[in-house]
Parts: sequence; C-alpha cells; structure tokens
Amino acid sequence: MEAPHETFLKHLNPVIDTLKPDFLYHLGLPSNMDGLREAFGDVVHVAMMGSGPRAFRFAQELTEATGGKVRSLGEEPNQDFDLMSRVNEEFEAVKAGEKDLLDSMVDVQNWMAREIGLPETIGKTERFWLFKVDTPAGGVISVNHHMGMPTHAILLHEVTKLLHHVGADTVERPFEYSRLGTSGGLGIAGGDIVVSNRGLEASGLPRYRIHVLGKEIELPTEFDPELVERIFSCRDAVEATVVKGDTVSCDDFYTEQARLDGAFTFVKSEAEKLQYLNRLHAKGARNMEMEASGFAAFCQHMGIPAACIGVALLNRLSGDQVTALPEEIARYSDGPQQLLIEYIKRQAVTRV
Ligand code: R2B
Ligand code: URA
Repeated sequence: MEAPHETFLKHLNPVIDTLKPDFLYHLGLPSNMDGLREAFGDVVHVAMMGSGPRAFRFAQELTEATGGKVRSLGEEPNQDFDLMSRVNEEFEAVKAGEKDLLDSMVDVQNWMAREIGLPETIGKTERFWLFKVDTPAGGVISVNHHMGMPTHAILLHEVTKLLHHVGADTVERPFEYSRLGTSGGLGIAGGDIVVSNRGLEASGLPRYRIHVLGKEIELPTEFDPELVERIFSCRDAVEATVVKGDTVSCDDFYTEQARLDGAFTFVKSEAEKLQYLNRLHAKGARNMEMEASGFAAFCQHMGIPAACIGVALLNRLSGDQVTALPEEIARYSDGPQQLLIEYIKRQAVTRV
C-alpha cells in the first residue's frame, strides 16, 4: 500500500481515493492494474491531439528526437517471439470465429510495433489511443482526444485521475498538459501556428460555461502564461510563423464557426460572417477550433499548467473550405508537434 502523497492538483475529488479500484472506463485501465505505477508514475507532460494516428506519430517522433524509449504494458520484447507465427495463429483464430478481427488488429499492430521499437497503445483503443514515451525530460503521454470539448473533457478527467492514482501529481514535480491541434486562422495563413493565451467562447467572451444540477457554472479560460512563454520561446526551432493570441472554441465546425458551407447555415451572407470574424480578430483572437476554452477551464480549475498550440489550416477571413492538399495538411500538423518536441528537449537540458 503506497503512502498518500501531497498533490499539487486543486479541487481534487477525495472520493476517487476511496474507489478500489477506480475504473477508468474510457481508457480501459483499472487504477489497481499491474505495472501502472511503473509505467506512468514519472509522467511530466501529457500531449493531447485530435486524431489517434497523430498521437502515434507524435510519440514516434518524440522517441526519435529525444533518444527516448517506448513504454509498454504488454510483454517485454523477447528474442524467442516469432512474429509471423503469432500473426498466422491470429489469422486462424479470426477465420475460425474465435477472435474478433478488430481486437486482433490492435494486438498485431502492437506486436509489430514492439518488434521495432515503435509506440504501442496502452489500455483499450475503442475511444482513445494512448502512448507513453520515457524521455530524458521524464515520462510523456501522447493521446488523442477526438473532436470537441465533451470528448476532451472525458479524457482530461480520466488521465488526471490516472496520474493521481500512480502518484505523478507531486508538488515537487507537477505535470503539464498541452493540446496540439488544427484550427481555422483569423487573419493568419495556413501553416501559421498560434500559442493560445486563453480560450474564448463563440460569443468572444473569455469564459467556459457548463450546467451542473441544472445551474450554469462559469469558469475562467486562461492558459499558464509561463508555460505559454516557454513554448513560444522555442519558435526559432520551427520553420512556421508562430504567434500568440486568443483562441475561439466552438461546439461545431460548421454552425458555430459561422461557415456558409454547412448542411444548413444561420449566417445570411459573406458580409455578416466577416463582420463576426473580424470582430473576434479585433479583440485579439487568432484562431478558431473546438477545444481550447474547455481545456483551459479544466486545467485552470485543477491548477495544471497547460498550453494550446494550434496550426491554421486556412485563413477564415478568406474562405470556409479546407482546400489544402493532404500532404500540406500533414506538414501543417507537424508544426505544433515539432514546437512541443523542441520544448520537451529543452526541458531535459534544464532538468539535468
Ligand atoms: C480542430 O479540428 C477539428 C475539426 O476539424 C476539431 O477537433 C478542432 O478543434
Ligand atoms: N478545425 C476547426 O475547428 N476549424 C477550422 O476551420 C479548421 C480546423
């Protein structure tokens, strides 16, 4: 039984310490699972991004860039492991209806990854793809959060509970969170990166509102100014233009983002749309997406230093459709990843 530790987290719910185990349902990880503390007890940073494949690539690039090591909760790499005969057995089991094809694909993906030191998923993959990399700066989780504040909030609750259960939330070494994402630029070009000062709701106000017991609760939405500055100061390491600004978070890509190309639209004209977007720009907003304000509110409430790094896929003052080619989008999406990798590398130097 581990001794209780002093947590840096604010407003941490004491009930979770009475749950034996606390089942982190969407991650598929019970808090008393073997190996969990060894795998996650050293986490100093959690990088979150929309898509599972992007979380995989970030973990892979981070491993390579830092000389880090991929962490697994599965079997250790083993000289006697015969990948092809295991894949064959798996194929026979699926053919015979003894194993589900999709479960089998995740196992095969992880066996292949383990053979060559690529990131492996930890926990179940139905909702989130979670990877862990041991870097010289400490443990880093790379995980996807899907689209929008509701799924991101579920991930934030469960990852934070996970890190508390494994004792990573110490006062001596508080962990940090980041979101790496895509967005619509406001007066900035495709490929430009915004490190957010704070999140704004679609009205342009710096707040995040939720309803609890039928009553509205309003939370502030500031990112950690010191972490924002530390990440921003790494911009010399990336080719893209990096700016600081506010980020507008909406509950839809189409309707709330005032697009004229949704299945329906409440916006009557291009002029009406531009009036709204220009008003946000004049107030200091530089991009528009779907998570920053809920993310900032969660982290500010719990005292977790957090930053949001969003790349523009287009300038919304010039259009609505994302017409960038797939290779351009891949290059744009790599910008925030490279910025954060540089930050993590510099943290390793500071910590030595
Ligand atoms: C940016 O991109 C996604 C929508 O395409 C959404 O998750 C966001 O915030
Ligand atoms: N993601 C968004 O939410 N909006 C955009 O315009 C582009 C990406």
